[in-house]
Amino acid sequence: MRNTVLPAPASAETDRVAAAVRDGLCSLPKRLSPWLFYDEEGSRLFERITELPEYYLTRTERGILSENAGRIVESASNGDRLRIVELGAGSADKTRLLLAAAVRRQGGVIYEPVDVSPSALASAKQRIEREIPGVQVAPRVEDYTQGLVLDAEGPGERRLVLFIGSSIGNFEPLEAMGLLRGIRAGLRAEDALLLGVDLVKDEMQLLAAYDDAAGVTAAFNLNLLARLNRELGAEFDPAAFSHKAVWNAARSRIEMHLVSRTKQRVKIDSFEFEVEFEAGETIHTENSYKYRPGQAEEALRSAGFAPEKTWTDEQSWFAVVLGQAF
Ligand code: AVJ
Repeated sequence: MRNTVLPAPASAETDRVAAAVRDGLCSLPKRLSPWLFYDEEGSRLFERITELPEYYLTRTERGILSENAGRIVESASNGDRLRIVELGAGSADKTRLLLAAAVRRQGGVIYEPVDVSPSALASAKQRIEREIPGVQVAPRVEDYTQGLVLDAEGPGERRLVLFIGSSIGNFEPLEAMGLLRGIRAGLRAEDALLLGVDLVKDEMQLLAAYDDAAGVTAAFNLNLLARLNRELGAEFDPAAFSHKAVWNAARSRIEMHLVSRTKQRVKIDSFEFEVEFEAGETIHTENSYKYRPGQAEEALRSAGFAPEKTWTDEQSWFAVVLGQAF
């Protein structure tokens, strides 16, 4: 019998990453999904992005929520007791404003973050219960892109689902519609959805937000390759790729790409082949859709949510829309 070398036992997470990477790098044009950005280092870099002067999204949405948290909670609850669900475990910095408003209004609140990562949920639970008295965290390990499954509500209770942070911007319009419909299917009539979308604006401002002067977004994009080196034993030289952000006006989205600086072949340990790149060939790593005024309301309506109210900032850079399930 021949000696066989068994690969190191792979975790379910590593399998998920490997499958997505094999699929994306065998496609033409090559692509990698944006959820792959968020390993530990990527999450750290994203937090730094949210603090950049050029990255107006987070601070603009936070301003809208901080100004209107009381009104949002009041409109959503309509006299009932709210439970707050969040899609993604979130950095909770913006969520905290809404949780605090709910606690002020009703004395306490159940917060149900939904995420695929048990570790992200565990740390969110710890942090939030410690920092905001009155919040009881009930995490759900679930992939919300496959629909939403929640426990039945009690009498006099209704849910407010948060899908903020322009997270929906990563999804193609058709996918986004499917996602909203899947959320609606997990809710009852009169439950509410709060959707945060980034709005179309000056191209220069959009490009700067995704290609900042300090190079943090470039590092965030290139970290994807470093992650594949760490987790899949790939042999990418990150210096052999460059970060590129482009505004695709026809499709109303910012695209991020990694551009191969040279013709090269890259070995990936856990695959049985090498990946070839032409000089200038790109890997498409993210779409970040920007909405026109009224577009989010339209999407909500066709997914079964009546748009109740839209809050925006003075410059109309970002919109937060509340829809009620009908
Ligand atoms: C987390 C998807 C909202 O699209 O602006 C930030 C991710 N990518 N800089 C966005 C991101 C590059 C971000 N979202």
